[in-house]
Order: sequence, then C-alpha cells, then structure tokens
Amino acid sequence: MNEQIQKAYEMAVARYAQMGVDVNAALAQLDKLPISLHCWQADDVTGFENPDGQLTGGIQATGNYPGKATSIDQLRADIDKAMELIPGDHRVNIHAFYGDFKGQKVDRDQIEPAHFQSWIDWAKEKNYKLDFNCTCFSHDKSSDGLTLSHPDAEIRNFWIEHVIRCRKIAEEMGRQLGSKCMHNIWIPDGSKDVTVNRYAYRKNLKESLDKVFEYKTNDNYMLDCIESKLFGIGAESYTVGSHEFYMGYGIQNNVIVTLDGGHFHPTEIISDKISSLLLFLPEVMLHVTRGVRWDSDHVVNLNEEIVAIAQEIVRADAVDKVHIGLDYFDASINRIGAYVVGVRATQKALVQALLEPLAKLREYEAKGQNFERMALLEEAKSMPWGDVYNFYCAQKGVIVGESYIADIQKYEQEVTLKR
Ligand code: RNT
Ligand code: ZN
Repeated sequence: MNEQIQKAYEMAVARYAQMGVDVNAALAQLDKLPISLHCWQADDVTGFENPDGQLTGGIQATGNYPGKATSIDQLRADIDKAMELIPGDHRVNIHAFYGDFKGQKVDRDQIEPAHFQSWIDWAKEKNYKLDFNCTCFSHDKSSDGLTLSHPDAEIRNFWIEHVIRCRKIAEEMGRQLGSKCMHNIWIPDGSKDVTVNRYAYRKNLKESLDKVFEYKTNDNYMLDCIESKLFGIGAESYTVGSHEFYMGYGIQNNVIVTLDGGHFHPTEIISDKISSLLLFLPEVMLHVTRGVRWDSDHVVNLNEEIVAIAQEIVRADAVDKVHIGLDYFDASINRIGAYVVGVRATQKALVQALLEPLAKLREYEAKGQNFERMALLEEAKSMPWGDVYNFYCAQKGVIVGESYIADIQKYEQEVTLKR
C-alpha cells in the first residue's frame, strides 16, 4: 500500500483513539454494509423490453450524454466497471423490464424466473447479491397513469399478476444467491389535476395489495417493500401511494416501507423517519438519492442529509435493519461516474457515522451537558475520516481518491464512446 495512505491512516487511528473511537471496529462494520446499485442508472431507465421504450410514470431521465448501455452485456459491463471502483461487496438492484428476453416479446404478466437466470448467473460469478423491482410504468396498460389502483378490474388484475410474478422472481434470486432479495413495489398511480376520488383509488390499491400478498413468499429468500411518493411529473395533484397510505399498510400488514429521499416535501427529510419506522416495522428500505427542487433523482453527493441518514442508521443500532439502495438517474454526465460518485458519497457518510464518538456524546447528553455535546459533534465533523476511507479503498485494492476520474475517462474512451 502507498506509504502516504498508510501513514495518514495510522495518524487518524491515533487521533480517533484520543476521542475514544476504535477505527478498526468502524471499518469492520463498514465492510458489512452493502449498497444496492440500481441497474437503471446505466441506461436512463430504458430497460430491455423494447429499445425505443418511452419512460413514463412521472419519472424522467434528462440529458443525452453519449455512451449509454443499450444491451444487457453493455449494462453488466458498466456495472462491473463501477463495482471495480467501489470498495466492499455490494448488490445490484434490477427492474423487471431488464429481463433477458432474448429478443422475444414477453409481457409483464408473463415474466418468469427463467428470464432472470442470466442475471443470477452473472451475480454468482461476480459475487454480487441481487434486489428486484416490479415495473409498473413504461407500459400501455399504465398509459393513463394508473395501475394497481385502476378503476378497471381487468387492468388491476394485470398488474397484480405482474407483481406476484416479480415476487416469485425475487424469491428465486434470493434462494439461488443465498441472500434475501429486497423486492420493491413502487407504482406511478396519481393524477395531474384534482381528483374527486382520492378514497376510491386508495381503496383499490389497498385491495390490490391484499391480493398481491396473498401469495406467501419465503422470508429467508425475499422481503417485500412498498415505496411512497408525494408527486410525479404530470401527477402533481394526487399520488395514490402516499406516505400515510404505505405507512398504514406496512404497519398493519408487516410489510417493509421504503423511504426515498426525494419523495417528500423539499424541506422534509427521511433521516428523521428511520427511528420511527423501526419501532413499528422490523426493517427499513432506503432509496438514497438527492432531491433538487422538483427532481427527486439527482446523483447522491456527500451532503448533510446523507450524513444524517448514516448517523441515524448507526445511532439507532440499525446497521442490520436498514437496507441501502441507490435511486437516481442522470443522463447528462458519465453514467458510470454517476454510480461511483453516489456510492462513494454514501460510504463516506457511513464512515463518518461509524466513527462518531457516540458513547461520549450519549454520556454528555445523559448528564445534560449540551454545550459539550454540541462541541464534540462539531469537532467530529473535521476529524480525518477521509484518511480512513482512503485506507479502506486501498486495502480493498480500489483506486484511492480522485484518481478514479482518469480511470473512468479511460473506460469512456475505450468502451462507452465506441458504442
Ligand atoms: C420513482 C421511484 C422508484 C423508481 C425506480 C425506477 O419515483 O423512486 O423507486 O425510481 O423504481
Ligand atoms: Zn425510489
């Protein structure tokens, strides 16, 4: 290992020890924290059902940066490249419309585990674990913006069938890979303008979910999650699956709730929701993203909220209970770079949180020493956590610091720009 990195690490270890923090223990914990890389960043949420497929459902990937993945092999190669630049063992989060359909038209109510076997084989070979999502958008049966909450029972049944099939696929992924697959249900249902039927659509959604969950899956192989949203593009006035809806449904039926950082009012944060949910549900799923004004899906950067999320996970002693997935799509910059920036930012937040002098902070708080608590929190911010993260990268054989920019540029020249 580079001597400078090693030395800086040793100095950081000594400095943290003065603060009562065990750096090695923190790194051992970080190493057990997988992040789920969303496959849809590599191709702007296009999927492989139809190369000209239009992204619908109130979500949008803006930009036309060259080199997007247009085949399953390209997409996997790009994820492999991103993984090479990220320390630790991670997961890949696949959407149902990324099946390996081999040029055949397979409708959503027809998909089967077989269409995802090549994903499972790839994951096995690369030592990734998989997560999964039903795809209830970009389809002609969702063209009026409604799926599981649709007034037409035939359309609802189509989507119920799709989601049940996806749950079976997730179960198979988890079984074969020996790791619980998190299956996330997000639907776009909502309306652009005022509806006089808020109750009716929500009642439909509740009944559809009841049917979806009638099929019992093996909890050792997969867990379901339900994701709320405040509004979508073109669905500004009403979203059927609101936070209250899914929080109620999740708690009543013991289904994990997904908190997406970009799905709330602009000043509302998800970090403060984690501890509440964990008191009523065994686990929480996160979609880590960076909301910017109306866009919920900018690349994660190391900002205050991502640090607060990481702190809440550690402070609530919930490292084993909170699943971290990324969810953003930026088509305006190098897409592989977008993965690496987002994962590294998330890991840097986790490192900071794991290196917090928590015992001392709790002691101050218990004694009502609130100035002392504040001062120590402030000092912790400028501790040499960056040296610890650099060491972790080096230890894992991953490029340290900004040198990965050149590596991504090289891949761009050699691979993505030639597409
Ligand atoms: C949409 C949700 C959802 C999607 C993915 C593609 O607002 O965040 O999680 O981003 O399913
Ligand atoms: Zn999301």
